Formats: sequence, structure tokens, C-alpha cells
Amino acid sequence: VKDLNGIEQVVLRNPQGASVTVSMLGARVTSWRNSHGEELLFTSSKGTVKAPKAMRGGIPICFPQFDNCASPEQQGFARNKMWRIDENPPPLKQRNDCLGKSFVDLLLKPSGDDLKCWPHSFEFRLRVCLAANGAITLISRVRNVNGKPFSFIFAYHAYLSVSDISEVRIEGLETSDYLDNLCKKERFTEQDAITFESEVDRVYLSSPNVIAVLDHEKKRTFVIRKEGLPDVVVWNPWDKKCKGMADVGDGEYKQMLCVDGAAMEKPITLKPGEEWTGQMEISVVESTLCAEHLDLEVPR
Ligand code: TA6
Repeated sequence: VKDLNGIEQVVLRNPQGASVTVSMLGARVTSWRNSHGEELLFTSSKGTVKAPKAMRGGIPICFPQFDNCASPEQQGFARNKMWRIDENPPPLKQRNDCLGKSFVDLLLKPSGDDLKCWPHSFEFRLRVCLAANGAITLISRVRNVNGKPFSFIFAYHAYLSVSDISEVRIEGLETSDYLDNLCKKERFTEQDAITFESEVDRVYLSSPNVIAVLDHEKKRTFVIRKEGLPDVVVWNPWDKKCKGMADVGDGEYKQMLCVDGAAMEKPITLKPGEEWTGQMEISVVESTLCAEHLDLEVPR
């Protein structure tokens, strides 16, 4: 299936009617719908989908570096590259490999231009899976095919769609330390569940692997489970920054919340031949009982 700009995308569907759309541009999940057809990810109404810069929203992949050399791209070039489908993906062995789910594997290898900017050869395999219960799982495997070790940062920059950011609470990061990007990356310790009254841009460090995003107005909880990703980035630009963002409509900050499974603070290092795996699953519970009643095993 092609999008409006002629860019190939893959649509996964489950028998219950849920769907996931993945664009070849950046291997970005651009849509995730539940079995009622309701969109669960935020995408900006002003989004442009023109290579090499993709639309704002969905789930972009941030890799391999935070600042891009001599390029306007932010948070790594992978999100603005054309990936390709692996028609012969490796066989599924275990539940973590998306056994019993519909899935697609996308591949990225660096081009000559990428190597000028970040001189390390890698193979990146992203597996995107849709489960029978509508959960989406993203599994990234990065292999070092270089002669030397290299280090990289990584994030699943998930733009969740919420009813109204003021009605949202994140549970599971209580007591985690975080770096505040709005305070020169100063380190603080979280004291409570997170709620939103102004701009938030934080990297929660070595955080628990299960967190819950409760949307009280929609009576919905996103449950995020991660593996191999120590950090969680939480970001909402709020009104002022939102006005300065050309590709976001005024007031659209209310409907978005970025919660990223990430390896940001300490880069991942791979020796030649080594492979790293980082996985994030997002499922939805149509209820906002607090996490302990939902049996989410959110550590507190
Ligand atoms: O995830 C947090 C953050 O890095 C913010 O500092 C903010 O600049 C934002 O992400 C950028 O998102 P974008 O999708 O434009 O890369």
C-alpha cells in the first residue's frame, strides 16, 4: 500500500480488526488502530510526509546518534532513511520473536552518506508485530558488521494519542531518577506519579520495565513493557513550544504524549560481530483503574 506521497507502507491486521501501518520511510509506525478502528497514535494534522523528512508523530526510531553531523536531522538518520522489507525473515523461535502474531521485518544498512556522517557499518532489523489482543511489539536488532566497536543511542519515540494531556497520569516511574532537559540535564528524583501542567522533557534513568499511561477522560490505559531499554523519555511540548513547531497545529500538544523506551543516557557499545536487542510492547486496557488494580506489576 502507498501513502499519499507514494511511499510504500505495510499494513498488518489481526482477525479482530486491529491494524498497524509501517512506512518504509524511517520504518516508522504511522498508525495503530484498535479493533473499533480508533487511532491510538498521535500524528500531526500539519504533518508533511516528504522524504527525507518524515511527518511528526507515530513511532519514529531514533538511531544511532543524538546530534546529527552537518545535517538538520535530529536524533539520528535512521528515521529519515528508506528501509526495505525482508521477504525471508529468520524463523520464529520464541514468544519474543512474535510467535503467533502478524509481523513484518524491515532492514536498514548504512549508505555511503550515512557512513560519512557516522562511520560504522551496521545491520538494523526492526520487527513490528501485531498481536491478537491488539498489542504492538517493536523488536530492534542492531549488529556490528564493522571492524571496530561502535556506540549508539536508541529510542522508540512513541507519540501516544491522548484525549487531553491534563487528564493523563504516568505510573511506574515514581522514585526513578531523571535528567531534566529543561534544566540543563540536571538530575532529580521523581516523587510521585507524573501529571502534566506545563512542558515536560525528561529522561528517566534505569527505569522499571513496565509503566502505565492512564488517560482518565478516555478511560484507557496504555501499558508499556520494555526490554533492553534502560531509560524512558517523557515529553510534551505544551502550548508555547507547540506554537513554534511548524509541523504541529496550535493546541495539538493536548492530544499528544511521547513516552519512549530508550537507551539515551549510556550509549550501547557493540564489539565487531555483536548484536543488541531492544524491545517495546504497547498494549491497551480500556479502563483507568490504578495500575495495581489492573495487575500490571508496575513496581512502586
Ligand atoms: O523525546 C524528547 C525530545 O528529544 C524533545 O527534547 C523534543 O525536542 C522532541 O523529542 C523532538 O521530537 P521529534 O519527533 O521532533 O524528534
